[in-house]
Amino acid sequence: MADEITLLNAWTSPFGIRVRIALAEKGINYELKEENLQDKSPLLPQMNPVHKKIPVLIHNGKSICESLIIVQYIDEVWKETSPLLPSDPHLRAQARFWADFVDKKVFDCVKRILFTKDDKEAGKEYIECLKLLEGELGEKPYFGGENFGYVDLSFIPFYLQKFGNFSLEAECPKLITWAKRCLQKESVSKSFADLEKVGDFIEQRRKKLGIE
Ligand code: GS8
Repeated sequence: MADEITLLNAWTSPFGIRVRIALAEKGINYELKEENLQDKSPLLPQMNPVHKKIPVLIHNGKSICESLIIVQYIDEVWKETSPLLPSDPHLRAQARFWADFVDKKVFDCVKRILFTKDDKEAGKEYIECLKLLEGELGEKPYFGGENFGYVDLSFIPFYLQKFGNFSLEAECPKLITWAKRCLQKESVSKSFADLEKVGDFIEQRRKKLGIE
């Protein structure tokens, strides 16, 4: 019997993008169910009773929650095509470390840059995070080496091209090249929502919060 795969998602979510990229990299067909986060369907709390958040992957009726855990699951189940995590245990641990760094540090800065008045300080901290990531990238085309993988897809949805007065060109030139390389991949570009639409969504949310 063919696998039944559904992704509960919201088009504005960077976490959902990670899962969409992983599914695209593996060439997996799935049903995309868009959730309205202001008025969630009964399926969302049923499938993610603890956090009630998207993304949720439903594979043959069983749910998997939390974007990084979902991506690892996808990589384990569909291991034959486009491996996302390295096979060496130490390199795997390193990859998980950097994805966790994105969740703990980079995401916090992005939230503050976009949705608080503390954007200057957050911008400085964001650049510091990017510099650390650039150090990890080094001269490699992707974080894992020659091939696009787990750290790339975990980080690319949280890469801000432009914000405040910061010049990424001057601060992190290698990361700019890396981001362009990632965005040229179809699995990545087709997993992102229309950037203009996302920009409008961010603007509206900023207005609601009384920023600008
Ligand atoms: C974060 C998911 C999340 O914040 C992950 O999957 O990696 N750590 C989790 N999802 C948000 C939408 S993205 O901004 C969400 O579902 N929010 C709904 C809510 O909080 O009620």
